[in-house]
Amino acid sequence: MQLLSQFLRRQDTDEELMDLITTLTVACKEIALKLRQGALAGVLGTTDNTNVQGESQKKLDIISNEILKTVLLNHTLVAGVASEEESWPVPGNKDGRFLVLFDPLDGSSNIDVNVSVGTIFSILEAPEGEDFSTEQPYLQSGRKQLAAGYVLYGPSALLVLTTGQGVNMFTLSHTGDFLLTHENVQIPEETREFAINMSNHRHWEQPMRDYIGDVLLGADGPREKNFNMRWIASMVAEVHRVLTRGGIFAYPWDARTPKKPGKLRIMYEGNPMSMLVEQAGGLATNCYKNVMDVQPDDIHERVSVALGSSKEVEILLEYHKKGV
Ligand code: AHM
Ligand code: MG
Repeated sequence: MQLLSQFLRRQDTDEELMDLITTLTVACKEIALKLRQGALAGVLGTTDNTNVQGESQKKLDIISNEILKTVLLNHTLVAGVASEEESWPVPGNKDGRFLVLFDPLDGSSNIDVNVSVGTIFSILEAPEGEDFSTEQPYLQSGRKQLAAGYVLYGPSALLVLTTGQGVNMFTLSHTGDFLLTHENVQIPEETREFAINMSNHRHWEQPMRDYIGDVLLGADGPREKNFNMRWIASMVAEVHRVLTRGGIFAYPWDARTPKKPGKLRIMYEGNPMSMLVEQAGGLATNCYKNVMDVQPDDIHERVSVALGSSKEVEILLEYHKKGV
C-alpha cells in the first residue's frame, strides 16, 4: 500500500505543496487523537464563546482551530490562514507561498452524540506583497485553489484530497500513516439518494420546493423512480457519502436569512468541497452556477450549495432555470 508522500511524488506534485499537505496531516492526526479520547480527555461540550457568525463554539472547535493554527503558522511556507472560527485572517510568514483556509471541525454540533465530523481545508497561492492579516489576498474564487480536501473522523480517519489531478482517499493506519485506499474516485452520474434538511422546506425558494416535491413523489411522479433520503447534519460525512456512492446534497438559500445565500461558507466549505466533487466528475452549484465561479467579497461569505451526481444536479438546475 502506498504512503501519501509516495503517492504525491508519483503524481509529480510540487515539492512545497507536498510539504504543506504533510504538515496539515500532522495537525489532523492530533485532532483525530483528541476526538478519539472524547469525554476521557474532557474535550466534549460547549463553551460560553460564540464565533464571528454568532454560533456557539464547542470545546473541540476551539481545540482543533488552535492545533491547526499552531502547526500551520510555524511553517515557513504559510503566509497566512483563515478559519471559520476566527474573525480575521491570521498572518504567518510574509514571504510564505501559501494561504490555508479551513473549517477546523465541520459538523461539530454532532460531537456530543459521537457522529462523524471532519476538518475541511482549501489551499491558495499567496499573492506577493499583500497584507495577510487582511481579507483581500484570501478573496480568490474556488477555481484558484491549488488543492483542497478534508479529513473525516469516522469509524476510521480518512484523508480525501485533490491537487487538481483527481480525488484520492487515504486511511490513517495504526502506525499513524495515511495510506492510499481509494484511487481516482468517480461519482456515479445518476442517483436515487438525496440529502437536505427537510425541516427548512417552508423557507426555500419555490424551484427547490418543486424539485424536492417531485423527488418525494417517487415512482408515482414525473421522476418515475423512488428516492431514499439521508441527513447526517455533518457536511463532511454527507460529501463523503456522495463521493463514495453518489447522491445529491443541498443546503439551499433560506428566506430567514435573505442576505445570506445559505448556511455554508464559501471559503471553508463550498469551495473545497466543490473542487473535490468536480474532480470526481460531479457537479457543485449554488443552484444557478458553479460554486467555484462565484467571486467572494467577504471571508465568511455564505453560499447555497447543491452538489453531487452530475445528472441529478443538472435536473435541479433545470427547475431553477424555469423559476427565473
Ligand atoms: P458547522 O461548520 O458549524 O458545523 O456548520 C455546518 C454544518 C454542516 O456540516 C451541515 O451540513 C449543516 O451545518 C447542518 O445544518 P443543520 O443543523 O441545519 O442540519
Ligand atoms: Mg462547517
